[in-house]
Amino acid sequence: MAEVAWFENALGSFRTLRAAALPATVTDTARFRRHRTIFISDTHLGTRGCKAEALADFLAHNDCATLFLVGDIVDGWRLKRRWYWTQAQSRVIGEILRKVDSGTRVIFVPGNHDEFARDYANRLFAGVEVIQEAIHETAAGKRLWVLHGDRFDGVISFAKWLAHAGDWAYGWALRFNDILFAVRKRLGLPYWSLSAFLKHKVKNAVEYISRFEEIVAYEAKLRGVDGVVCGHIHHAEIREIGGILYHNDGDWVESCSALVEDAHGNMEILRWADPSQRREPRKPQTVPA
Ligand SMILES: [Mn+2]
Repeated sequence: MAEVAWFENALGSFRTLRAAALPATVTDTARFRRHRTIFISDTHLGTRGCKAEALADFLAHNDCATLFLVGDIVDGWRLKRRWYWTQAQSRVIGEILRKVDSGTRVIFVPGNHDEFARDYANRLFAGVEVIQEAIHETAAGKRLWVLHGDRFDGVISFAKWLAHAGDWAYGWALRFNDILFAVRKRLGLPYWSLSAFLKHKVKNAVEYISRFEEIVAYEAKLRGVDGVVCGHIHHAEIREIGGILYHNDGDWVESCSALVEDAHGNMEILRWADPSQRREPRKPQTVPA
């Protein structure tokens, strides 16, 4: 139970949400594009869920000066139990290393599924910089805090009463969250998320997502940055929350989405079609009631 990723717990509630929320358009994958920055996360390499073929295809067709890997890139929990690796997943690694070789700065900000990498923060692996959290300055001069986002998991379920209790209680809850994870790690227990546990019961994914977004934006505001880029909840989004630019780059398990910045600092979410689906004529998508 505890080793099951939270998004698997929540799949039921997320699928209907996605179908209703996403437009049925897919970015034209035939065109090669150059971006200033690409952000991807939650690729979950090492699992069957990873859409590695689409991801390798995306990386091959999109170039950038800086590539941010915003956590849950390799699924260390899954690989510990069962080795699952395909040629397409090797192609993903190959495409990332090809970017390193061609001068792209590749920065890896670990998540909870690849938290083993957090022990190697501020080191260089095969040309990839490992950083606990980063600040990215856009071409428009906006300072964005880049982090995976899992550290807010335990706080989200308290969000409602925290709104009344104020900053002191919020800080306390966050600290308790970190201590809880540290203790579990020490005991050799896998990452456990209270919010995932509650969400599994409540099945109110829409409310969960908006709470996550609000908490991350709130925390960004405390840090004095202009915005934030995160992943973790597998829900791509760009929106302004209380004066903070909230960005989530989505995932490569379901939505195959990436966040990109152009030369002027404009941010956009790209959704990438699986190469195997591209030759078929596009059917009109129906939104389930
Ligand atoms: Mn995560």
